[in-house]
Amino acid sequence: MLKLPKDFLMGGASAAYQVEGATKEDGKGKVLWDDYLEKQGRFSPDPAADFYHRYDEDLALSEKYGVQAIRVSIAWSRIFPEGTGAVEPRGVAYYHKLFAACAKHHIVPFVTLHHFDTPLKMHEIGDWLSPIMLDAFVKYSEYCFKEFPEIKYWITINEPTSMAIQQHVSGTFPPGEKGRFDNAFQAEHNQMVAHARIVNAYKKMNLGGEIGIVHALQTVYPYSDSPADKHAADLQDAFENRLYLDGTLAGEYRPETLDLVKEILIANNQPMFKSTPEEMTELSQAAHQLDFVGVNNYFSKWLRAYDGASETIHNGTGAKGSSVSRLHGIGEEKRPDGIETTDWDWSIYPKGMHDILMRIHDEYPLVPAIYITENGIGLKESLPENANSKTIIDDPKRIDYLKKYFKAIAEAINDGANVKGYFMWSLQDQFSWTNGYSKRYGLFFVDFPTQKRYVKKSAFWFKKLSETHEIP
Ligand code: BGP
Repeated sequence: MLKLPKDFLMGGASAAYQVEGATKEDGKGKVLWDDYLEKQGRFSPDPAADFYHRYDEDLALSEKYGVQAIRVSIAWSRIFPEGTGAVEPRGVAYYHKLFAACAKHHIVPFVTLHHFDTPLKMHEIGDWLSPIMLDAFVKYSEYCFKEFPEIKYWITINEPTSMAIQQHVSGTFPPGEKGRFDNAFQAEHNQMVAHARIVNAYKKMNLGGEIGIVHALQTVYPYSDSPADKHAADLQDAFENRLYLDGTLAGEYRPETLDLVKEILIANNQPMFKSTPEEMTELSQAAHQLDFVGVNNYFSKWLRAYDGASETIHNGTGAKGSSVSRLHGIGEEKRPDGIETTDWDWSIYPKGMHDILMRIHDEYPLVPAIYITENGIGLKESLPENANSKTIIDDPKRIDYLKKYFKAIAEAINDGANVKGYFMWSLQDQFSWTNGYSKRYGLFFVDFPTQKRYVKKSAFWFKKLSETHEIP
């Protein structure tokens, strides 16, 4: 039987905007999503899981079911409602209370400083494309380091790549631009610069904690052995993974990586992103001081060569088979037959997890440790009509998914990858940016209208794994 190491940390993950609700409470400033979602009219970020008021209940459940650590994020706009300027003391007080509750329940918080929720005022001046926003983000981060010495694990930015691609290429995040690869690459480089400046500042402060970054890493494979499909996979990998792994874990962009990026931009008649030697020095210093990298891996992709115009259709409803991704200058996503998928077209492919962990181990030796900071499966789940407080939600598909992925993780550890912990996405059911409330990931079921919590069978499975470290 496969086992996880004795000190392997078992956690659950969340993000402020996806769980807190209370978007208009206690002086919180607006973020890029508020007006955008209201205008879209599909779903509201309130009440989400009402974590702003119910954190103690969720932490108590976590403690009971073997969750030893949680990923939470600080909403920048609760601390600085406009991104800069005056501090909102009620926001600061909330996070102190939350962290004290974590301590009370013996749960280690891993705290993300930016999880897709740029304050509106900063978004309006260009978001990650704005140097003013970069400075403001560094200042806010330094403020948090001083204000919350109780935090020992910090994460600078969640998934810089997904944010930039969804804002500027697929158009699924505000401002909803499509096909602007140049803006996406610039926004990603800028996020890496901000990340690096923050890591370097944190290390100078000598606070004794650890700091890392979280990447979305979808493993990319060629659809066939043809050289054209292999090249498409290389381009997609450079676009989604390689540039960021290079920038944050090696502290430099390798020439082969930059060649692939240039190829994408030339094919789209767009200019290369700009960087300065000073920025590259920051990147290098940060990579040499980084304590860990967080890996978010849910699915893998297969690419084949494609010559036409860019076309992307996002499956945001769970209509299986409805998503399309063909990017000009990169390639087309096309799964080989026989690969299982979820209703949202995410492949279930644990080998992809193993391969990405080994790639970090083999190609980025500067990184001391890896945490799986997100992994899990979104399912359509509902509450039985006769539910009562003892009702347990049956989620065999999630248990099956977890078993397969944990095996892949344990095998990577046996093969040498230094994976220190795992955070399941998600701790409780939450609000999803582009899918609303129907895509449930939680260990704990949230009945959104009443906000009552129900335990899922997977929580019992998780607890056993957390106690025994044996993967059944
Ligand atoms: C990651 C994000 C999370 C979360 C998760 C699931 O990219 O960091 O915030 O949303 O994906 O994605 P989705 O909600 O689209 O299913």
